[in-house]
Amino acid sequence: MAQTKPLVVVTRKLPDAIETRLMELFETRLNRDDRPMSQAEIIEAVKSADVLVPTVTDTIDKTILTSAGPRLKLIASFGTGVDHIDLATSRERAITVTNTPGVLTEDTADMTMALILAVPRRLAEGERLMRSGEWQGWGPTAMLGRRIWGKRLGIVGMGRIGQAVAKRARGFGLSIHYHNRRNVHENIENELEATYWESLDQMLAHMDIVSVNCPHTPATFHLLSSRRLKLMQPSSYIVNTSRGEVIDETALVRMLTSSLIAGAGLDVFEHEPAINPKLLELDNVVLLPHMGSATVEGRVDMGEKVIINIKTFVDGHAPPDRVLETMF
Ligand code: 8YV
Repeated sequence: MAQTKPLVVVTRKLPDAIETRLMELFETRLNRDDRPMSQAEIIEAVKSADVLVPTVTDTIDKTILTSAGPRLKLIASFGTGVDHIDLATSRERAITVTNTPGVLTEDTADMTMALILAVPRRLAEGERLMRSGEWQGWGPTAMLGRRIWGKRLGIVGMGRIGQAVAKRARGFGLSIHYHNRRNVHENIENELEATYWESLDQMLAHMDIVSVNCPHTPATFHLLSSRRLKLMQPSSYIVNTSRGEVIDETALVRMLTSSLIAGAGLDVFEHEPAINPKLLELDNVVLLPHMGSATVEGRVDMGEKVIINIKTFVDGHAPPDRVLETMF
């Protein structure tokens, strides 16, 4: 008797090649028009699904997990961050969770570097000026930004992406400083000529540019709190390509508005897709729509990881990218 294929529910539109392969391998329910599913729709879907493939835009909370039918055994998330999934309840319900680490490291590091350059050099402001039709031509004191070369970069979270940012930053003459739960292997420290700061407070007070590259977990929520942001120098910049929740966004806006921080480059926001309207009024910020890993290649690689995780799991093996609560 032919075995029935597992039912895989995908919450958002994925690259065509990935959707085609998913359909070949599994009984797959796609979201062709890419309208984010409501909580009620996800609850309905997990009643019969074997596998759920959510993204960062789906909050897979206790309500959803406790409504799941007995067949739901795997959440194969499309993305690296897992802060949208209630890992404790998943564990209690014996639902395995996987993610897609590694394949978006270089793209996210590129975008981080782009922001590190864009904010002090006023890239977006310059672009806006050109489009406004008001450019009067070159001037010796026009559009002056701040030099990158020779400055100190403080990386908060020295995992894969943090290290990839550090490698790029060295090419731009930045000295590398970092704060992490523990220091990275000394070979990596030596290669990057990186200085470890056990005290985040101390590091923030001494940096010219701060880059947030740690995951959002209960321990890193508002890690850059109002108190800590106040430790930064008024001439310093901050960029975030990780998760908005790591920075107290209201406090950041206050600091930017009062010129207590020189500028910010933000690809992520605390209440996505909502944006604090005050951010939109500030010239010293560069705002991007959570596009750090948004490359064609990256999205296909992420999809392939999702497929490998599902396939190995349904074949009875441990999936390669299993997420454990203890990792965070
Ligand atoms: C992804 C991300 O695009 O993978 C992550 O954690 O933040 C993004 O770059 C998104 O999460 C896809 O679900």
